[in-house]
Amino acid sequence: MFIDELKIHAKAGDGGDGVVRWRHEKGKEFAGPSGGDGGYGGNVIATAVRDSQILSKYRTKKEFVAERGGDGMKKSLHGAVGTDLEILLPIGSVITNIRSGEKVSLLEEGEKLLLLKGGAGGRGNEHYKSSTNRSPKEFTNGWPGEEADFYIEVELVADIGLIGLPNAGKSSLLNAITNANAKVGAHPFTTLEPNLGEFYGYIISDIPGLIEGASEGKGLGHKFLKHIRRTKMLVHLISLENEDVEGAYKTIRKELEQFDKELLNKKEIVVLTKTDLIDDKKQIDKIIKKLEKKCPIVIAISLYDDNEIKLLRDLFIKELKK
Ligand SMILES: Nc1nc2c(ncn2[C@@H]2O[C@H](COP(=O)(O)OP(=O)(O)OP(=O)(O)O)[C@@H](O)[C@H]2O)c(=O)[nH]1
Ligand SMILES: [Mg+2]
Repeated sequence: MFIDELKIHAKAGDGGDGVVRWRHEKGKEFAGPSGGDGGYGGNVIATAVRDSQILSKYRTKKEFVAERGGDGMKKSLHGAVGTDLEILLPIGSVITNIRSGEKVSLLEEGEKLLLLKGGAGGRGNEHYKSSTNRSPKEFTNGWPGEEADFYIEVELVADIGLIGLPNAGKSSLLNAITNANAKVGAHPFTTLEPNLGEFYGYIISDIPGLIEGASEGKGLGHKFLKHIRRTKMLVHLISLENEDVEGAYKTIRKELEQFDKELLNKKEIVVLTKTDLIDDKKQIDKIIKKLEKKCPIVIAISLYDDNEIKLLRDLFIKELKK
């Protein structure tokens, strides 16, 4: 199950305690203080990974606690530093500290953010040695690690967003162009959650099909459109099986507008799919001409024509580089 919102509780490790220890020398039992300081507690760190599904793994685990620092030791040895706790989050996560309202984002693979700092270690008795106090018994406990509730929301990061009515061939195209292995089906709403695919370092996101009224909750609704907000370009697929291709185009554009007007300003390529089902090729040319008045780049393809798929991929790369 795909999850793009989650609340978690996290706590950095407490610092280890300082300790009271004594040096032992021949014939002298308490030859001076030697209690070491406690170690720092581990930090809590968020790390961006290329795994859009990872939040679903945390559905049952909403508590994240980093390791406590080790207590100080004899012979003035410091306690071990607690291991940092890394929370792996999808690229595109926005992390909000619920109490402070502070927001941070993870936008690139491998990016790391310090969310919570581990507590400092306490001081051992060696620390309190002075000319007037040669046998200090003082020590301090470690400081607590920081702690907070976070709200995590993911807006996927991709170069291209595939949009269109159900059955347009979005997932099929994703599989043909990228390394993805998305489910494809001859019925509407095969895709229930976003899929990502990669080609030549570019990322394409394929989202569930939209229908008229998606903004009012029809079909699968329109909340998935947030996952194309961060794309550079939209590829709008329309199956030539549609009686009214222009109408299909307008329906989707209207749904984009209802969700967020900004989406209309993104570069758009219209891809008419399933040309193999149309015998009258002049009919396709007519449709292209009409659509070119609304969108400058309109192209017609069949999934079964490898050369067309290759040309389309090259076109995507060219347009992304512009
Ligand atoms: N004949 C033909 N069929 C195609 C072509 N492209 C896709 N299909 C078929 O169209 C159907 C729908 O394809 P999908 O890729 O699942 O469509 P989708 O747009 O992802 O659909 P949803 O996930 O429901 O929104 C499948 O049966 C595909 O095999 C094409 O170029 N020609
Ligand atoms: Mg699909």
